[in-house]
Amino acid sequence: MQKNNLGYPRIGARRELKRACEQYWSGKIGREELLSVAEGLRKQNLRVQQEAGIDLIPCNDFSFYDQVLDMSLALGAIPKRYTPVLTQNNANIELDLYFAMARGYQKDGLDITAMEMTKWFDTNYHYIVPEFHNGQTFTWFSSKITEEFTEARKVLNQSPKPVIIGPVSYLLSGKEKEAGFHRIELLKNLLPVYIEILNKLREEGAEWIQLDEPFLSLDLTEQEKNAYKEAYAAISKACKGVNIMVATYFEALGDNTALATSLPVQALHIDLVRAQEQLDEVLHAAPESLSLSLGVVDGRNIWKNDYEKSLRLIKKAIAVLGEERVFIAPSSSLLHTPYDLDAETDLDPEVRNWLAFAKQKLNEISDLYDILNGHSELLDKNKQALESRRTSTRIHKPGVKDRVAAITEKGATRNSPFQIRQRLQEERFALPLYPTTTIGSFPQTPDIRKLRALLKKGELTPTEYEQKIEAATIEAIRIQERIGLDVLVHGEFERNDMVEYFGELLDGFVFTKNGWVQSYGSRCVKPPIIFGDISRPEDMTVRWSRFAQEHTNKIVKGMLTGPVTILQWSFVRDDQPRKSTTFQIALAIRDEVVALEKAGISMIQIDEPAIREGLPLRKKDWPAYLDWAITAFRLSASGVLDETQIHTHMCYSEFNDIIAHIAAMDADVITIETSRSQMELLEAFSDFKYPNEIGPGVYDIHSPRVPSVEEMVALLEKAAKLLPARNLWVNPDCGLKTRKWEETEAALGNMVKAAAKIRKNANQPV
Ligand code: THG
Ligand code: ZN
Repeated sequence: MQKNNLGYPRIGARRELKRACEQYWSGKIGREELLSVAEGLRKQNLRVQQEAGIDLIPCNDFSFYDQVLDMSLALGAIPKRYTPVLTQNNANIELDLYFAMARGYQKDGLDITAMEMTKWFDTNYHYIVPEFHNGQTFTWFSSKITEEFTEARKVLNQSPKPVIIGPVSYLLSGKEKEAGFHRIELLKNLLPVYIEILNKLREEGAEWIQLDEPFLSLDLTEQEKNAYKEAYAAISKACKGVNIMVATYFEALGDNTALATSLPVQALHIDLVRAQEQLDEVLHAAPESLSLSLGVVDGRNIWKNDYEKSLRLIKKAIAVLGEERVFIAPSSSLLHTPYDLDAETDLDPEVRNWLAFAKQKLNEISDLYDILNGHSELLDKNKQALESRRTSTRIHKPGVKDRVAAITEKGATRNSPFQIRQRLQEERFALPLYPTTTIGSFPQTPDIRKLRALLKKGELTPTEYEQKIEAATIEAIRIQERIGLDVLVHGEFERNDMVEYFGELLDGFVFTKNGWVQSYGSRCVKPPIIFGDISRPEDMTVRWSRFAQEHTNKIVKGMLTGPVTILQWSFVRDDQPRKSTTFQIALAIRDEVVALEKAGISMIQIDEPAIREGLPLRKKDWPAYLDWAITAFRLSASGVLDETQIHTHMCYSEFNDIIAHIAAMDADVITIETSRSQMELLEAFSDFKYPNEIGPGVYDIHSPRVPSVEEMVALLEKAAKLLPARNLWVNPDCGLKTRKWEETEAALGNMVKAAAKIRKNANQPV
């Protein structure tokens, strides 16, 4: 039996890598210093894992930005537009090329766009999407994998286990940049490079190599299944003398069990946290040559492991396979968990006793091993902690549970159908055709962020802090009035993160000081922890919305985060279904919506950017999820009068396959990201004859570029061809918190002009 880890967080316990990268990008530190911070973090991670007694310690799990991008660089999958960066005569060539691919390159008279980014399965982590062309060839370009192997072997004085994205998952994670081929057809060109890398690692002394193949747990086509057979047959034939472990996670192997267990490799890792029920089937299917790595410690959540449950699974596997063929492991890489619970000195001690972060999870793996070798006292201690959680009066609130049990379809439905509401709302608001608005947030300037830091340090009293936020809010209102927007927002200067903020105000949540998890590149989030039944002790946003509304004659839209997004971007309870937790959040948001209405707020936006990413990884599970997710939104939105206008907003909008469900949300207005796809997405709404109002984003907020009036008019004309003018709104793609004021004012100014133009055209007889 061996203790195996799949990957460790790399941003640094104090986000050292984030800071170093950002300083490197802004020219404040040089390459040597960045490399030295990175090396320090890698070495520290290795030592922590070795001290915890892990046998198979991962290397190459470090990344300056993203592990998929690392793979593209290793395989020479570098889009042509970056060639000029390569030919720039500088010493940081590989590093700068790498960051250019991640972030774009605006230097030396060049202006090269970044590669696309998308969500890594159902996590809140984003990866850089590989770009593929018909007939593309590959060559071993970056030697990061072997360098980090050599480095780790020196530090550990034992053979580390390189972690590499497997060839099939690498291809499937990418995107064809031209029509006429499927990326999986590139496998033949790709395999020789993999074989070259694997053999080099073997020569350097690698005993185990982990090839991550998370796509093995997804719905696969016949062609994709065959690719798996072909890839691993070729690897097995060409790479003798090194052990390959294929790692799957985030879902059960399901109908791919026979395929996965028949691959000619030495070990298979399976996720027994997401899908413990798959163990029997996998044990049954596993040939004698195959070892199993059992993912029993949750790599996606922060709860203490249930040792009894894990031991049952491990013992069952040992009974079939024998100790020699069993590995104990986290369910996935620990990348998705925060570093160290020991740093959370302020956390409620009762709740703290229920938790384990990455470092503690390593100890859990080694505890499980030790218990199997006679240390039963470790089991007793674990049982006590779990019992304290099960029976805590802090978790269970009968009132909250009763309310969820009493939810009805009628309670999740607005009083009247949309057609009636629309008429009432048109009378009430008397807005022009093509009304203009924004998504909610305005620039979170360093000054605003500093206010929160000063408040935390006690260098600003709460009253002083509030006064400064009030001033910022009034300023934002004036700017919006000056620009001539029709529907205003208060700007969200009082908020840190759209989920963290609500977590802090709701009961049933705790939050951490250092519980950062990488979201993309140097950007991190600090997910709140949902530990108990959720309720709303008092109003959360009313004060700020009312304040803003009192300072203008225009309408100020209230701004809330929806239940699915709060769930999706938090660490959630594992002691009740996600559905129940979401309904509890939905009821709390519903109460806030009603309170806003009472306070005179007539339009209320409930953001649900995470609805799509919450979709289960297997299609068969979609209907059940969509059913409760959409109901949760409707529940949060339907406590108000017909005259109150409910907005929602979504980013990453790829709705073609779920458009009926989006329509079923029945928001009066939906604002969506469309500008980068040139309104392509609107066709889905048009084909569906989407009945409610819609604000297709007319400019991309991810770039500082100020869009021209003409290009926005062109987009609006396109939209007007697809949807009735009566239903159209004009707004940017997303919130503006990552932008600067200067570009924000200029862009919104042009947007208002564009709306005026299209209104004039619409009023002209044809
Ligand atoms: N909040 C949460 N999750 C998210 C988003 C969010 N997931 C998807 C998407 N938005 C990810 N985008 C971002 C954008 C910016 C930042 C993080 C994720 C960000 N973070 C700050 C940083 O790393 O410097 C830290 C935040 C802070 O200082 O409060 O800027 O919006 N939950
Ligand atoms: Zn958005």
